[in-house]
Amino acid sequence: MNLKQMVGIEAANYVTDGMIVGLGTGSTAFYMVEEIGRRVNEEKLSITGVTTSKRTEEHAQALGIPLKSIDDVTHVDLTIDGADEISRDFQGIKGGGAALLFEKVVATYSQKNIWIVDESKLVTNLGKFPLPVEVIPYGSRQLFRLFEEKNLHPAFRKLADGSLLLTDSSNYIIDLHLGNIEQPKKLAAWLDSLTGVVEHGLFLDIADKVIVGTAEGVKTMN
Ligand code: ABF
Repeated sequence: MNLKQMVGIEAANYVTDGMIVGLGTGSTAFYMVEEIGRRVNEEKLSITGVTTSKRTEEHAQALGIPLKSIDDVTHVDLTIDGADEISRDFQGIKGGGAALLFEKVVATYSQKNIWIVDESKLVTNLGKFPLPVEVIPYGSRQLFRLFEEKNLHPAFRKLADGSLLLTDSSNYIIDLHLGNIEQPKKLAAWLDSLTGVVEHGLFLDIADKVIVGTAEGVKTMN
């Protein structure tokens, strides 16, 4: 069993009957969804899933996990998701999988958020991982130029064929190669103020628990 599978299964243990569960996106969350699907089918676990991307929706549907839209539930009890970087005070960068918008919507309406990562994601300061910023296409090159002027080292997220990636909401992603983010909350507030920016990958004061896969086994940090 690999580290991602270990933490995915460990996180699924926090899911109990009757829960409305936010199902995250990414290669680690994949194993959490697999385990929940196994329990739904083998143990008759009775939950309602709320997904954070089209690909997680397809995966959960294929497993027979009952799903509802975030707009058809009153709340989410627990969301389990991956992350790209997590600092010591549980601030995170997400969006490497281009699902940050729906991930942040679901996380925002969740009473509890658990992140599942391998230990390579634990950092002292955020920023080595490029910060994803989701932008609407109209005006995106103006935003790109602004990021360049501010020396934020922007790059449009592209597919293998060189075309611009489109998110589930048909937006673009501009990744900011910052190296180190000294003041995440200040940067988040600035990004939130920009016209055309839909969302960014700074997930601040959201995670309640982090489950980490290490060579010595699974560690849970509260
Ligand atoms: C998702 O998990 C994304 O925000 C993030 O990019 C991704 C990282 O997942 P993994 O490394 O597990 O594929 O939530």
